[in-house]
Amino acid sequence: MEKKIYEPDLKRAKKPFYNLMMFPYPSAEGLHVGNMYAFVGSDVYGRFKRMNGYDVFEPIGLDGFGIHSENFALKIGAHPMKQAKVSEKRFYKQLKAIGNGFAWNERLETYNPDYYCWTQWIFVQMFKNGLAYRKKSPVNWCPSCKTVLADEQVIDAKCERCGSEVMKKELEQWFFKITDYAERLLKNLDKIDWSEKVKIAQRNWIGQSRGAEIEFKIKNLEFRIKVFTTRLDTIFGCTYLVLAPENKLIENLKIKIKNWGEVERYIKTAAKKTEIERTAEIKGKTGVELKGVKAVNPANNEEIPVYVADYILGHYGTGAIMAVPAHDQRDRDFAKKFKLLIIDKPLISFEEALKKTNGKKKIQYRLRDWLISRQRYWGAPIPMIYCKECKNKGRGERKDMSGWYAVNERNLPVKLPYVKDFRPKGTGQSPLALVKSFYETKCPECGSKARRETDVSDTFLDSAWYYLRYPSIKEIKSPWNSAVTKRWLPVDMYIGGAEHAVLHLLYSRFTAMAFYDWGLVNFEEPFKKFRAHGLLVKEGAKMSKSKGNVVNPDEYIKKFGADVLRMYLMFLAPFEQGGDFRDAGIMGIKRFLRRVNKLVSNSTYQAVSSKNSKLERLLHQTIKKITHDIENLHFNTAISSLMILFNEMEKNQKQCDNETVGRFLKLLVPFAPHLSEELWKKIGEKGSIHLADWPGYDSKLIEERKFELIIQINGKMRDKILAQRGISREKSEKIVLGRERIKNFIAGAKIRKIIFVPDKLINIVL
Ligand code: ANZ
Ligand code: ZN
Repeated sequence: MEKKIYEPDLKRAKKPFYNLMMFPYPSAEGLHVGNMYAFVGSDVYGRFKRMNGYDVFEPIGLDGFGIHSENFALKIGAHPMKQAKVSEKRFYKQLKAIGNGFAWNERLETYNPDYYCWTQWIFVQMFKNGLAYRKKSPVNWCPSCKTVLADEQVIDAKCERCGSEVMKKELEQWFFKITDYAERLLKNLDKIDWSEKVKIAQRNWIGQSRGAEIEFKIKNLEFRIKVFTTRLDTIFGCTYLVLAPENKLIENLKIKIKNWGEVERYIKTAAKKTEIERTAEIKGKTGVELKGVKAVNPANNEEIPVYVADYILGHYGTGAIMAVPAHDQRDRDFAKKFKLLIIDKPLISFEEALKKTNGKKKIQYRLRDWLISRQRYWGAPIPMIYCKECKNKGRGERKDMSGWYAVNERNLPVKLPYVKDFRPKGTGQSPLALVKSFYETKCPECGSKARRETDVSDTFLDSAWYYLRYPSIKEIKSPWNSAVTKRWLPVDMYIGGAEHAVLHLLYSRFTAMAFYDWGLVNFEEPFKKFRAHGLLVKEGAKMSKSKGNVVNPDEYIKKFGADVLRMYLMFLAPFEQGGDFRDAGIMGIKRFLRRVNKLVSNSTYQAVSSKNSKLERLLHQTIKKITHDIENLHFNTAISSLMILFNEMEKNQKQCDNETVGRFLKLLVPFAPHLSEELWKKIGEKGSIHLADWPGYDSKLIEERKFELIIQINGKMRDKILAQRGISREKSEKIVLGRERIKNFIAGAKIRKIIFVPDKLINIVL
């Protein structure tokens, strides 16, 4: 039975609905109540859709590879490979206990070789399609996790996982060219139905700026410096140029630079500073003039000095700017300190300036390429091989990457070996770099001794495509089955945390677009609809282990049952806002469900018939309201309407026939699936309530029994009143003629006749 309800026919389902929730990563002993809050909300929606006739697919799994789980294993002194099995048991047990309608047959774990085989396959496709590349650059380094981090994993200059201050390190690493997709990632946001705050976060992260790229000639040199500016109109006020310390052009200017020693020292100091230190306003700007170098302002042909200063960043724009101290605060601070010219020349139009400078228009993005390498153990090994022989001969699978070959797809997965000492080394290399049996291999091209890449891939690559694997979990020849994928994807509803706005949610969109371009899927956007859930606090305070106020869902389920916990979680606050978990509140839900149980199982209701009663109308109104509320994830108001309805049922037990009770139970299903099923049987229904249809409502019945009675005098509308439907001629005449306003209109005149149209109007003819 269970199987039929929650396991849709993936090959043939007629009305597929893919209801996805972000899968958990085991970074603690177990799931906390905040996770449950998200999972239950998603399940309420899934159950609602199922009863509305959809074949709902609601899978679950574990994002168990990667730094989150490895850090946890390190903390408790376990080996991640063994700990994975422990977590798996524990997490799945909890997920079963909460009563969600999961498709358990399709669960997946990202550390399973059957899964990461395809994560590696995706890496290989990225490489073959020119979207994976290696480069040496200053990258974010977490000294505590002893690994590099992607920009998206650095939050306020701190590591997303452990909160340590992030440093800069010059390393050669693998990147994915997400920047190639910047424009599409931005544009498509207008087409998808996502929580607005997540869209805003993505827009800001992608950071589009429209401006121009223009060139400045260097005096006495066949050499130009390119700058990116959003304010070409201020070109007449440009009194100097600034290069970022990372800008390679400085090297090229060396022969002209008279104070090279000073410049070189400055560049070295800047390399040690973090971005925050460099751009902080308080510390004051630093910099060194490139003595002997002069640039020419193309607008007025005036000679201007050139500086190197670290308030200009190497990776943005061209790594060089035209400074306009009259219009830009940062430039003004710098100009004041270095006693540079500040001239406020009148602005010219952008187009005019464009003509004067031969510049061209340019759209610039803040987004940077996704750093994929991690110097850790617990992840999917990057499936690449490096051959020195080939490198020396300038050979390689790709022209721009000599020495490098992707592992042959037939030889995937590259299995992660069991390594006893898996701890991160901090040397800039993964622990796998010490495992000869792992890294020693043969070059797939020339057969000579070659070396495997020993870094593993970022865990966000594991989760970037898991939604594609769920419906195709049994595929062994490809990552996903194309017919099944066509039927089920893109995901209809996705629920998860807003904190993943520029991590998981951006990476998933990028990879899906790449798959689309390679003809592997027929959609560009993987999640049609995304809603971010809110967060829970406990009695007004943030839940934390140190405060000892973390709510363990297991205890509550044991004490109250899953239904009570579910319903309370959904009742305590608007789902997308989050709220406060209070023990007093959960008691209220417990009492409520006990009353429901009592009313239905004791058959204290003696059905007369609810037809045409106040109760029937309320029932229909409630169905309408709850249908609307659940569709919009307003679970808390849905539950309060359900409570109001139940109060009336208790008061009018004689009118509660089986039909009324049955409909009430159906409305209760998403929140309390166990109790509603049990009571469904008690009222004599056959089959599962989970396969029953969501109740409909009669709009006519819902209408209030009042209407607006129009009052006319000599055919002109003069007044109106709210009256009971079916009101008699006599009664309306009495009310109308008694009104002050009408008396004033009549003002003693003789009434010739009164026309009465039932439920519409009354016309007094004078
Ligand atoms: C002249 C100017 C005059 C500028 C003015 C601004 C105001 P957004 O909007 O963030 O794209 N810039 C360009 N590259 C830079 C880099 N690598 N590091 C630091 N600053 C850089 O900002 C674009 C503006 O930021 C550019 O326009 C440039 O300064 C500066 F009244 O050019 B502007
Ligand atoms: Zn070779």
